[in-house]
Amino acid sequence: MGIYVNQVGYLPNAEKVAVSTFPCNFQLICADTQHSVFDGTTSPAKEDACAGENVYSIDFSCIHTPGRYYILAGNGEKSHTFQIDDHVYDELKKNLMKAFYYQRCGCSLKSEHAGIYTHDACHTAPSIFLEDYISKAPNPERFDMTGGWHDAGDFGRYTSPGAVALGHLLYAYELFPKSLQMNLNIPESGSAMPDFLSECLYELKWMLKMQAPSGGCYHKLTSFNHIDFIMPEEDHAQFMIYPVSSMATADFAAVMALASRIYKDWLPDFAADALAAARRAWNWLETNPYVGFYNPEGSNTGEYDDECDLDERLWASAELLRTDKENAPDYYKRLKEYSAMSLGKTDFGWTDVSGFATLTVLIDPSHSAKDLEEEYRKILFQEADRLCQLQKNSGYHLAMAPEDFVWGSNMVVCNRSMLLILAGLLSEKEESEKYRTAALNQLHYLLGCNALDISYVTGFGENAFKNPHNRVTFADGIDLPMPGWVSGGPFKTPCDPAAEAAIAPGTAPMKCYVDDVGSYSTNEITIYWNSPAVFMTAFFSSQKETS
Ligand code: G3I
Ligand code: 9MR
Ligand code: ZN
Repeated sequence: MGIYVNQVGYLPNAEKVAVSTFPCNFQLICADTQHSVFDGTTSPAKEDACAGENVYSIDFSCIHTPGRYYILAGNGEKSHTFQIDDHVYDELKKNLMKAFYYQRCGCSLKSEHAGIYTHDACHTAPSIFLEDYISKAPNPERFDMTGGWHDAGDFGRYTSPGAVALGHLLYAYELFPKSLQMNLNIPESGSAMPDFLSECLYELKWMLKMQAPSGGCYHKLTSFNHIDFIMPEEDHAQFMIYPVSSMATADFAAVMALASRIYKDWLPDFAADALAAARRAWNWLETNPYVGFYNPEGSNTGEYDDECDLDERLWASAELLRTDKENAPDYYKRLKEYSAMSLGKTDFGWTDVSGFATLTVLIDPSHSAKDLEEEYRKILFQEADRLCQLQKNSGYHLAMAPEDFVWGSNMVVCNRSMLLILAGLLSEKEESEKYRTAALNQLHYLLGCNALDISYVTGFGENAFKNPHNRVTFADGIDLPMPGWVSGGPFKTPCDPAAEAAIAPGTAPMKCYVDDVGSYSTNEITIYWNSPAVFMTAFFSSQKETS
């Protein structure tokens, strides 16, 4: 039995809804004065298919006064305390972004930037090709592949997931630059360029190393197997450059084109290099068919296998069309071809990046793909309306169906919020408000308005999760994890020993989660689960600059 709220809080002028598992009369209590400022009654029961239970809505949208509050039911049951404030997501946004700094590989994290979460430089040894490792070549060629962000709770660095994270982040910057002028307290702080862009540059510079002389891009840089739970600087396993894949190459082309546009005024030389790299990747794509990737026998680091590279090629063509005016007709031809294929065009995840094509076509101020815009708009709004309908059917006001609780379901939650934000930006008045409200409901779920009463961001909310599947968190000897990490979240068919031991078969999808460091299938962290949350919070605080 409980009353579940967004534990961080609500914007004064937005809709404010909490959920309880029982019908009641309730009061909204100001936590500082202990006075009731509003009382009401829950809405009629609604069955929630994802949570497998009946729930009741608590609406206190009429309260706009900033402050700290909690909800008190007639039977004495209380919610967590939360804030109502215009700046309620500012610290969250900053910490979600600072999390990327903590993933930096190849440099030491010093106390002046990392606080108590320091560690020495990691993974600085040269890498070799996988073939040489497998054949035990006596004198393998060695390469400096240092840099980039650790992907997740493991120390691997993978091209496509990195590109997807940068996609979320750089589009957020393109759309909400004011909101992302933050002091992140990173080594580059104080330079002319915004810290946000400096942090992204750390990954981009590494990613440039992932391009082969052919123009194709290596799928990943990892050890042969996942290592034990040790600090990154203690990991001396050989890192290997795995073969080129067409998926990695197309994601790389897209994100380098995007980066060359974003950094043009700040770092013209880097922007030129990024564009040249994107063109080389594009030329490789034009002369090579699908090249997949599977782990070699015995290797278990992240596979990120993808049977279809057309959505990645679609994104690359849409991005290059916007950025590289010189070769526009070539990109346009391909964009039209890929657009005519039955690709989803609404997803922003590593298996399906086609939503990024929709996003970039529709936000392009120069309308480079004008005659495709109508079709893309139609697809976008169809999906946005489907998501709104899902929320209407959901007791938790969440645009998720039971089958959507995949590994990393919180990314699905956040990506759907991104799509709704985009729909809101591209529509007017009441329509825009409707999509914005729906987008915000996704954030409320992430921050505690869910069947487990848990905030899926470390350090944010009275009941924030604390035990991410993250080697650093486990090995650093510090009790609490760094703040600002998004958990993968509930997975309807959890597949790790910790989750299997804790979650009974038949548990409702929204409850298939365990806050256990061992649970990689429900409680890991990754760069591309944080990045869409940065996008969301950048939007919901986009009118203000923060320091
Ligand atoms: O492709 C099928 C699809 O056809 C089907 O409809 C769907 C239904 O569940 O499943 C799809 O495959 C899933 C795939 O992700 C794509 O979404 C798999 O079941 C699922 O197990 C797989 O999970 C991935 C997991 O690695 C295991 O491969 C996660 O998305 C991915 O985020 C995760 O990535 C790991 C890296 O390998 C290593 N680093 C950490 C990172 C996060 O846990
Ligand atoms: O820690 C690894 C995590 O990053 C991956 O997402 C996950 C799936 O690839 O694998 C984790 O590593 C486990 C390995 O697969 C099996 N042995 C135990 C490892 C740590 O729990
Ligand atoms: Zn490292």
